[in-house]
Amino acid sequence: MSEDVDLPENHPRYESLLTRHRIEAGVDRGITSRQGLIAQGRGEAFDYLLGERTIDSADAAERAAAAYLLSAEHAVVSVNGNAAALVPGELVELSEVTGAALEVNLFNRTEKRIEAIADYLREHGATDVKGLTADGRIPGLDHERAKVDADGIGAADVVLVPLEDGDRAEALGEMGKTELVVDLNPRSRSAEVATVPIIDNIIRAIPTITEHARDLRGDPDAQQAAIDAFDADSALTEAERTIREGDLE
Ligand code: PTJ
Repeated sequence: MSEDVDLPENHPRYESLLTRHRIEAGVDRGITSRQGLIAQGRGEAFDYLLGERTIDSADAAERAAAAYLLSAEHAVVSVNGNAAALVPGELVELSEVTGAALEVNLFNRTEKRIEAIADYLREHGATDVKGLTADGRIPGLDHERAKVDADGIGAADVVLVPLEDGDRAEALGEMGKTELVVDLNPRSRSAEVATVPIIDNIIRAIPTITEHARDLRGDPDAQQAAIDAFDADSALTEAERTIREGDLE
């Protein structure tokens, strides 16, 4: 993770500094919106209280998410300006390991930013990036926020949505899609409506989902077991308990 910035790896806040640098660079490159800076700040506060680690219930969620992606008919990983800036190569790797498509889908949608993100993902090895056609719609949302690719998120049975807006997460759920949400706030509407809420920093969550997918690939029984073992309500309760009571070091 250290190729893009000169930070001392032994700094106690190394990961946090690297993350901030990536989001800042994302804004400079036209990938991340300025609101993305604010969203990152909010996320960081939760991560600090979680102890900046993947708690056990989040790891179980990441394993269940990997199982859903592998067993889907048509899985799609939605990519916004924050996700692209923070984990571009990791998203491409997840897509390769699980067979899920990558689709750029923005809350504050501009064609320019979609193109910039698609280019950035291609620079990181993506061969097929969806999101540019925008010929499908999510019912119940205003025009710009409703746009998706008909053969991408529009047709997906399983969607991984990192850092998603609550309205859209709810609308996607109403379309009957299985939603896997990465969000550090266990009380966010996106986390609450998710089939699998992953309360973890996206920089840890995506590589961990990929690791579980490597382990579960080709084993439908193990995939089903990971799905059955996961309980969304207890994962949300456990994350909130950790945030409220956790021991900060
Ligand atoms: O690029 P766009 O236009 O699609 O916009 C993306 C943002 C994130 C700006 C947009 O979707 C937005 O405004 O989101 P919200 O409503 O601020 O929600 C973002 C959620 O993600 C909040 O609950 C944060 O706590 C959480 N979050 C922020 N950074 C991270 C995070 N969760 C996991 N990992 C992070 N690094």
